Amino acid sequence: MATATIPRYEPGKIEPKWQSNWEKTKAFQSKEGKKNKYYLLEMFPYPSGRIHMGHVRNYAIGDVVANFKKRQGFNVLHPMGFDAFGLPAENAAIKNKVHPKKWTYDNIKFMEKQLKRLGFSVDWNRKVVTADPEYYRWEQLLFIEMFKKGLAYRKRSHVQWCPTCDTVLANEQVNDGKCWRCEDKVVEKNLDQWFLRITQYADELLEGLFELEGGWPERVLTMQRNWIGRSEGAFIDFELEKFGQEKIKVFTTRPDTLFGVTFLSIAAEHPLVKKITAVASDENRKKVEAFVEKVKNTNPQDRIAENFEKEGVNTGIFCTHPLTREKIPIFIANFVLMDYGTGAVMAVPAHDERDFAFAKKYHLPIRLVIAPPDREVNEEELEEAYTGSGTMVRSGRYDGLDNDEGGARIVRTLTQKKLGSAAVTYRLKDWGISRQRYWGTPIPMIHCQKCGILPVPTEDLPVKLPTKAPLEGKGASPLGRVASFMKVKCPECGKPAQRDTDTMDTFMESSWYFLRYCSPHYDKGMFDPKAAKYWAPVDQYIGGIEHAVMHLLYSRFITRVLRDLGWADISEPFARLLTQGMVIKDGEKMSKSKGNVVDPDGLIDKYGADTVRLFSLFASPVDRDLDWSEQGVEGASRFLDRLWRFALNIHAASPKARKATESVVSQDELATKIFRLTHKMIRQTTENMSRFHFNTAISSVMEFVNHVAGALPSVWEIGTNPEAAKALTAAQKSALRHAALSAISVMYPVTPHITEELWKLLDNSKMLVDAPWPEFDPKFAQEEKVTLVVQVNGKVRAKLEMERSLDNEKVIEAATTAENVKKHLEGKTLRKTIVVPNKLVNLVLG
Ligand code: ANZ
Ligand code: ZN
Repeated sequence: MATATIPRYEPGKIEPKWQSNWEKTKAFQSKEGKKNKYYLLEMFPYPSGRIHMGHVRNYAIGDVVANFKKRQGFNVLHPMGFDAFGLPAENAAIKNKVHPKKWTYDNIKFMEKQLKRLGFSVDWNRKVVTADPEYYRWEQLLFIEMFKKGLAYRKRSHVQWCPTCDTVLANEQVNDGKCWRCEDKVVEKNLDQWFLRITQYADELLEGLFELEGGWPERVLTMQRNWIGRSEGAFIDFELEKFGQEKIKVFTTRPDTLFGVTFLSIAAEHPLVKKITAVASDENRKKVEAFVEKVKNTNPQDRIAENFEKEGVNTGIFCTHPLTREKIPIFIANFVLMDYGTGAVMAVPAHDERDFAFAKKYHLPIRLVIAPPDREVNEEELEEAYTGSGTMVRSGRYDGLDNDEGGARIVRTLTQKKLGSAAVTYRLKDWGISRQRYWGTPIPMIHCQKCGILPVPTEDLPVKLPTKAPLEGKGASPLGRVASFMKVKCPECGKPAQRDTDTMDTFMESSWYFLRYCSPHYDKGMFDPKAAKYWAPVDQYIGGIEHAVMHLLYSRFITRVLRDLGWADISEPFARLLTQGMVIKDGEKMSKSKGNVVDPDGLIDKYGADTVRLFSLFASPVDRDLDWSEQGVEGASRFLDRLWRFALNIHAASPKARKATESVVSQDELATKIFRLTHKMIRQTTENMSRFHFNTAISSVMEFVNHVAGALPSVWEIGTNPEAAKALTAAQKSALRHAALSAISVMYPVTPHITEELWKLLDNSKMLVDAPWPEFDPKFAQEEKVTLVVQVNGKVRAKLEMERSLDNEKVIEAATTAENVKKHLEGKTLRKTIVVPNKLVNLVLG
């Protein structure tokens, strides 16, 4: 039934049709079942307003994986939702006078529509919006349970405060002393805050990283390791003469250098400082106070930066060395932080770079106590600290010992004398979660003057966010000014009490949403344990590297808390992690602030969703940055057009062709060739998709089309030119049909709409989404081999099995290095090489 024309490829018509077909047939709805489960998740979007190319790329990558796994027979869970609380909604409210709720939910509606236009295989029935009370009520319950277990506690503390965002930030949210969101400088404040005891899990979070090795990018594992920052060492006490305390405790990782201590450095915030200034002379006190003031105004992140100018002031006070009984002066130093170790450091200038710089600046003694194994070092000529290992010297009875061994012995001695102990410290701090903002989950606690701080009774959950609150971006905690919200009866004594004024860090919501997806409508708890047992953990998680520490660490922590509460039975939430590259344009990250944003909607209008998806997957490997280019998009569009014509020409010429099998195609050389090319292409795409090499998978389909068209140039007209169609043998028709069906089938994960349409046009009754992944026969999928005869001066010296159609260069290389050929070439010069492709190489010697 050779038709006279091939219909045009019109994505604008095809795409909405298939989207609604998938919806009607519930193609992407997943249920717990017996089959192999596969939980694929991309980090959910923040409803900022519109989908951008970064989202498109992220979800296109995830969608290929989901589609591929589904077609391979896995029971795939691929949900989507919105990380709906957060500051931008509140800022938009202040700026545009729209309520944060309206702003957020309008954005969600819009973005959901945009995402649906891209045809992602999402089970939208499982949509989770974290600002829904049905969602955050479980978070409030979790908080209460954590409070009861001592995992949530209140503490007055120095916090990092962003004056622009008008709120407290977690340590993780401060980079180089700047707010992660607005990049303004943060300041310190003293506030009562709620903290989650993540430090209790520090060791386990560190250990767990081993389990993730291989599944997570090494870079992310390293960042988490550094963030947790476990250090082994010792606490050592130095005696003090007076000042209401008897000793000052330091933390060191190098107890082996104890004999090299020439002074002590303490933090400006150290409690001893106040005691010193209380008894110091006027002049000394002024000096110390001025210095302390200056340090406190310096950003903590700056203080530990390597190139930061080390400064200090002598307190005039001495302590006593625990082993030598020497008098040791005490300095206040700007690079010592109060919240690490003990806030006091034993300074060993010979072996620590910072102490060395400090000693040079203030002319303090430098004492070498570890001798490098390979060279002589003279203390007076030391130009930098020696931080390596070596033999202990000038260390009393420890002299001559290897420094590791000596350090261990020193700790033992100190422990016996009760002057110190072995110790482990962490950089990781407890997670401060109080935010003085409106658009978040209210902290479900009640403050009663008489009874103290009590949790809201669980039957009263959720504590709903009031609709009306004063939002002018000034002053803390808008909720505190909503009288109707604040007033509550004390659950203990029944007297008037007050609610907590703060909301939770929005990273709380994203720390468990992946479990909520397992049973998003469950109303007896955070999630149905049975559903979670079936689906969790996430088999493959996909998102940006910017979440390497915060979100991924918090999720690992909360998952363990849920486990310990008996709610979940996993420890690691994400078995594998892929961090995709950014989308860049003209060498810069595509972002609103750079003004170089390309709107996916416009692209979909112009080219169709399949083209946008194809481009974002083809243009670069998933973990690299993707350079946006209009030509690239056009190229993707052209390929789809080509695939369309390829398939429909073949279909028109071979509507009733027999199934291609070995015996059918073996009747014909061209048919066999196409059959081989097809199996090879299926093998390549299968392998590359399994490895997430989507760009390579796509290019093997592109090459495949070219190769088939190269072998049979008339393929572009067999649908419209009856003469050309007639010239085909039955075997060729079978092979061509198999070729077209296979190309369509393997392209489905990338471009689902066009392939569903073609699949249908090629007379398939079932939808492609439900068809199994095509198989390849290894026998035909191999590279085609040829036997190459190697002659030296016309005499046959070897026969080589080689891939067909290799470049001459590779052929000559193989010929000249072949066993039996090498010896004939020895000592001779190769004058000339003659290559007859796929048949013969003649090496002519001089
Ligand atoms: C003596 C010493 C000798 C040190 C030596 C190092 C080398 P990590 O490895 O990062 O844990 N330190 C301890 N508390 C500090 C604080 N609050 N602020 C700034 N520095 C502090 O670093 C531990 C080392 O950092 C400790 O070991 C201490 O200096 C310093 F050759 O003690 B060390
Ligand atoms: Zn009370």
